[in-house]
Amino acid sequence: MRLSRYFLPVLKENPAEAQIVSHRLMLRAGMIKQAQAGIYSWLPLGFKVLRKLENIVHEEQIRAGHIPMLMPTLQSADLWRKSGRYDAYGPEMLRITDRHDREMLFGPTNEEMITDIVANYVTSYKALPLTLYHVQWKFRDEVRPRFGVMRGREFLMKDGYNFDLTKEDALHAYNRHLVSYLRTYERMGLQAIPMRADSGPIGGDYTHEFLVLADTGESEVFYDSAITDLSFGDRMIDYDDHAQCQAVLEEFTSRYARTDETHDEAVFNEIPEERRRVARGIEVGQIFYFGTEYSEKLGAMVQGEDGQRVPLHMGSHGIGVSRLIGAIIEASHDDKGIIWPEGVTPFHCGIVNLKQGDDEADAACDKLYAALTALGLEPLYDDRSERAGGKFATMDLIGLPWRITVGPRGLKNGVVELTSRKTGESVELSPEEAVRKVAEIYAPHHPHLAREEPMAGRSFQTWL
Ligand code: 5CA
Repeated sequence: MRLSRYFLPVLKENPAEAQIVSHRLMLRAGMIKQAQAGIYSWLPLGFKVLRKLENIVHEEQIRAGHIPMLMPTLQSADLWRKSGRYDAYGPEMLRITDRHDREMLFGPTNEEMITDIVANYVTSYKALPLTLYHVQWKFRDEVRPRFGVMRGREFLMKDGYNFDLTKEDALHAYNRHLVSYLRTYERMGLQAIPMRADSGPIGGDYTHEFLVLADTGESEVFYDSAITDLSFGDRMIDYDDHAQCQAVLEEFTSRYARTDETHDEAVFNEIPEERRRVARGIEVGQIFYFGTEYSEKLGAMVQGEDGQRVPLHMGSHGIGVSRLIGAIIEASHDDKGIIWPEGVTPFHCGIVNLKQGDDEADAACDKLYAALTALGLEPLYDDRSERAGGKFATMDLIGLPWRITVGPRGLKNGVVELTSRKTGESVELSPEEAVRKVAEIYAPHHPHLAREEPMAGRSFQTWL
């Protein structure tokens, strides 16, 4: 993308309405525009990051054996009356009436709808285990929408639902989700700690929330600092192996880590004092096992091996996809702007032309742009006739992890400059070496780069 042709409405001033840094930076970097309280338009840069996160979510869900689909945003009130939640949900539910006076609602979650689908089509235990999920907009009429996309009214959620014959299988599905979530957040450059939590209106008593530590987080959390040493890393896992998944659950949940709803001072105080931490966190996901409650109410029954009809064991599992953008920025920024982790950056690198209109500099930038694009990488080329300082400030604000700076002086010596957004360190390299270096940096995120295959005609969106 050439910046002169892009739509990147950056703001010079700090918007007064933004209380936390991620909200401020998302507005300043031209990622979102508020449409109404808690409802946002996703401008091109914000949309690009949203799609990147969604893509990671899909890849990790599919890797775990879960099946993508798509359910509508509008649901019928009747379905929710069957579960008893139509009245119980309260004013957070946006209720709508159509021209025939039929009562509808904008879905805050999909337990009822997915259970109804499974109740209609699944009749035998042979169809199990089954986990279906979608990534879809939700609406919750929050009393206090705030902090931008962090607590929106309309927000993008991945929600998945497992259907199993036995409690044991459903708990394996729970563990599978825990593992897939650990992988998902790490690919996004985040440490999200599973903590024992309260189940709220979803129900059930078996649940973990995933929290990213941040001073601006809305949840108070209590944990044993030893838990922050854990990382899933690039270990291989067989998602069908119950024992392997259970071992990961035990590894990541055996240390004390709880939100204020489940906090137990007596148990907490058993941890050596120097490891006790009280902090704040952003909830970026939650997993639940709730047994047969929904399947009984909505008739999701199957014939077991002995011919008896039994209700399915279920759980639901959510990732706050749009909220994650706020969480990532809270965890990764400095006073100049955002610093995207390589796994989620909207463009892989920036190209800054210090002297637009200089034949040599323009030609070198075009060549770099073509070489990176041929590898399937997406550069953002600042080809505007602006002074260098302004170009650097924009690049720093929007937070691309790498910047290639091209100017007549360097080109005389055959070099361009490659700069890390995170450390500010620069190295001088030939343009060819700079391209190779950027490809090397992104190879862990895009395996075709490691194999040095051309990208022609292929898309990163492998899940479709
Ligand atoms: N049905 C279950 C799991 S699929 C469910 O709805 N879980 S939830 O209520 O915990 O939501 C899942 C995730 O959505 C949360 O962990 C959070 O990251 C995100 N989320 C919830 N409410 C909001 C909101 N108002 N704004 C942005 N993200 C939200």
